[in-house]
Amino acid sequence: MPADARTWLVLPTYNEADNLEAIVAAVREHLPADRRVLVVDDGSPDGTGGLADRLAGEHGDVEVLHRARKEGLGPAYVAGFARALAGGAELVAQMDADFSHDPADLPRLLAAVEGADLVLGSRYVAGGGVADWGAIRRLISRGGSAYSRLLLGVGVADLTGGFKVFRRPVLEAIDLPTIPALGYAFQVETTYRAVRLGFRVVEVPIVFRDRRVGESKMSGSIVVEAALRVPAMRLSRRRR
Ligand SMILES: Nc1nc2c(ncn2[C@@H]2O[C@H](COP(=O)(O)OP(=O)(O)OP(=O)(O)O)[C@@H](O)[C@H]2O)c(=O)[nH]1
Ligand SMILES: [Mg+2]
Repeated sequence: MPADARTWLVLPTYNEADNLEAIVAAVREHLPADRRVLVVDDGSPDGTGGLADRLAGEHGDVEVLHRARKEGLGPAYVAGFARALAGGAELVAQMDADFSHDPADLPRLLAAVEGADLVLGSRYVAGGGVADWGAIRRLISRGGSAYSRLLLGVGVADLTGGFKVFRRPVLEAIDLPTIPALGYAFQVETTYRAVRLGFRVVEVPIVFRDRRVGESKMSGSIVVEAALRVPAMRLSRRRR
C-alpha cells in the first residue's frame, strides 16, 4: 500500500471508458503533489475498471476501488470516502468523470477550503452557470435546488451539485453510511448535514457543461428520489 496522501480526489465511474484516461491526466495536472486519485468503478460493462487498473499501474498516485455492481452514485461515494479517510486524507474532493466539472477549477476549490470546512462548486452564485443545457433540464436543476433550499431552510444556492471539497472532520461527522440516497439527493444530504452540524460551507462559482462523450445516465427516478428524500431529511432532523 502506498504512502498516505493529504489530498484525495474521488472519481466515481460507470461506463466512462472514453473519458477516463483524459480526466485522470487532467486532474493529476491540477491537484497538488501530495495527492491520490481514487477511481470508484461499479463494474462498468464498457471496461472502465480495467482501464483504471492500467492507469493505476502507470501512476503511483492513482488507485481503483472496484465494486461488484452499479448501485448508484451515493453508495459509490460512501465507499470512496471511507477509503480516502483510511488512507489519511485531510481533504477529499469529489467530481464527475465526464468533464462536466472542469479539472482546471480544482485549484480554486482547494484554495477556498483553506478558509472553510466544505467547498461547493456552485452553478447558482454570481459567476457560476450551466453551459449547453436546454430549458427543461435547467428548470429541473434550478427548481430542485430552490425546492431543497426552501424545504430545508439552508442558505446554500446549489444544493444538488457534485463538485465539492470536504475537510476530513466533515466526512467523519456526517455519518455517511446512514445516507440512503443514490442520486442527486446524496449531494443534498451531505451538504445539509454539514450545515446542520455548524460546519462552514462556502460556494465557489463554476460553470457546468454537458458530458464530453458517453451516454447520459440522468434518469427520472433519481429526480423523483430527490423530490421525496428532501422532505424526509427535514423530518428526520425533527425526530432527532
Ligand atoms: N461508481 C458509480 N459511478 C456512477 C454511477 N452513476 C453515475 N456514476 C458516475 O458519476 C458521475 C456523474 O454521473 P452522470 O451519469 O454524469 O450524471 P449526470 O451528470 O447527472 O448525467 P449525464 O452526464 O447526463 O449522464 C459520472 O462520473 C458517472 O460515471 C454509479 O452507479 N456508480
Ligand atoms: Mg454527467
